[in-house]
Amino acid sequence: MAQHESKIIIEPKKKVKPNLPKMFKVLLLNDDFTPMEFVVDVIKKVFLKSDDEATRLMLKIHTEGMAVCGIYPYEIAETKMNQVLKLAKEQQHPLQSIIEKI
Ligand code: TYC
Repeated sequence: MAQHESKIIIEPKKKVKPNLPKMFKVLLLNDDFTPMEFVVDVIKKVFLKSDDEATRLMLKIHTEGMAVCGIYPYEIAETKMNQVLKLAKEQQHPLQSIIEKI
């Protein structure tokens, strides 16, 4: 290469991958004893759903065995699950909630 020439190096673009948090589903499970109205109230309170949406979710759980009530990063999902379990325990209902990684 002659002295007056300059070298240009073109590097391939590096992909920028955003570090998204791992997300978790919060599910409510059906049982034969927890009153429907109580489940609707819990879904409204914990998952901030409207009356109609909470009723739809409760009926889905009742007929299909379970339903996803919300999707959150781990710590929030865990808190919501514990809120459901606490409200159920206070009223001595067997309502169960679990979290699952997406
Ligand atoms: N299966 C209950 C009943 O017939 C109602 C119910 C719905 C219970 C949803 C739990 O997560 C649940 N009273």
